[in-house]
Amino acid sequence: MKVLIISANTLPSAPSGPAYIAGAALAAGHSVEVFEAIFAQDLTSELERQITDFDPAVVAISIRLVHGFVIDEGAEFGTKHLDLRVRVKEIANCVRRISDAHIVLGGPGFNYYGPEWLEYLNLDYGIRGEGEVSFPLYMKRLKAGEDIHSIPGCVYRYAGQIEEVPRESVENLDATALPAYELFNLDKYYEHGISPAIVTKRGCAFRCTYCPYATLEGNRYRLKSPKRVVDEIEYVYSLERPKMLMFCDNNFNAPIEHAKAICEEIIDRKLNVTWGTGTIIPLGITDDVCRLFKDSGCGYLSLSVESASAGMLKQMQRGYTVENIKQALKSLSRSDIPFGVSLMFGMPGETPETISETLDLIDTFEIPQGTWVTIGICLWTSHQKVLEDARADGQLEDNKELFNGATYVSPQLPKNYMVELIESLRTKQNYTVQVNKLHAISTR
Ligand code: B12
Repeated sequence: MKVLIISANTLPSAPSGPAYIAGAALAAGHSVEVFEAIFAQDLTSELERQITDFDPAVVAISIRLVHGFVIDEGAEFGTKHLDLRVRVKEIANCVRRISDAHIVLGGPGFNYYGPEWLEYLNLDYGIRGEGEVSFPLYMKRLKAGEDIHSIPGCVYRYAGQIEEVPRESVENLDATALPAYELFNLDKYYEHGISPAIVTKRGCAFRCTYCPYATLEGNRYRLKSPKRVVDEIEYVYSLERPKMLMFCDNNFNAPIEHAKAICEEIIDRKLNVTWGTGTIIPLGITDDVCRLFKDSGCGYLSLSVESASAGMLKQMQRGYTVENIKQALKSLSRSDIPFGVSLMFGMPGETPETISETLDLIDTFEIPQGTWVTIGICLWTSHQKVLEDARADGQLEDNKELFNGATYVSPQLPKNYMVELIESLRTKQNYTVQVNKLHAISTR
């Protein structure tokens, strides 16, 4: 069957989800093209042209984000909020207008809000969860004229109601297809500073109160073997030698033995690759681990510190201590690895004092790639424990608000203090501030 996979994301990040499902469709013998909305100058006419030329039987729309934020000096507090649903609607309307193809939705931005998306786009079908197995299964059944309404994870409209079939996780990730990055315009991504990304596992053993990953992917790790991960790296490097390849795991270094085994496999194969990751948790980051990272080609890391207040770490159930953070920062500082730090302010219990504790610690280190501070907690899904606090504090009335981009800020942070904090952080060298809770602290 001919399938067009639309990567609907328009913010700078690798099309990892579309690449994996494209690989799965190719391996199942389908003919696949991709459309990258991120590069479209005139979305509708470019998409129309591709659909007319290719004439797909299936159009798969991969939704990465529902809402996004970009740093924009001209916007209040330097952050512009983007409702990314509008672009997806444009895409869906365009496909429907000119094609009879069956439309299937999916992706990390779809997973939480299947029914909401079907309503919003007035469409009938999507698949939540990991697509490596479910997507080719859907294609197979569609082609054979069989039932597609029992596919694991599917959401569909039936007799005016929206029904949901439970998701199923992919157990053997080694048996899945390689990400088909050959179908994507990698050169253009590089021009935009975006490197291709691969996942080394699924699942998350942590239970951070603001994060839904563990509930969605499970607390148990499903690991790709180091051999398979490095096969993927070799494959992507064989296509178009990237400047860097990213690991887009929830936390690359957990479990640490897995991360180490991947690095050792890269070294054993004597590969000349550069890898990076935006998600390193401050656990087990010793001098030895940094050396192993560096020797295997690590060219960038972002350490997810979030808070360096002992009380806040406990409250957020981060699973590490202030001592762990110091250890990680010391070892990273001694290594040659260009690293950044991410902080997150505004969780329940956050006060001006806990924020000072965090900044005081971070400011004793030189952070070569800078510190990224997110202010305000995004409420995405009912899978986040922080929703209970948001409700108790009167910041969330109905879960329906989640699809509209709800956010939370600790009520113990006075508005005047917040405005001053944001302004002072914005003038600080090496700091970037993303302000999520715009409506609660807006001065306009
Ligand atoms: C890595 C990551 C990042 C990295 C990206 C780095 C990179 N090089 O890719 C960084 C740190 C930059 C990042 C930033 C942001 N991220 Co982010 N990120 C993730 C993360 C952890 C993994 C995404 C990923 O690549 N997974 C690996 C691929 C293979 O899986 P996948 O994309 O889910 O695709 C699978 C399935 O979804 C499915 N699938 C995909 N498409 C389709 C299509 C069809 C038709 C079907 C059937 C199936 C299907 O099959 C695929 C294979 O299994 C997810 C959380 C998560 N665990 O999913 C959040 C996530 C995608 N990010 C999120 C957000 C909000 C952001 C930010 C906006 C945060 C911010 N700054 O405010 C920014 C936006 C940045 C940007 N410019 O786009 C949210 C989106 C939620 C939402 N409702 O919109 C997520 C879900 C996290 C969360 N909060 O829950 N992110």
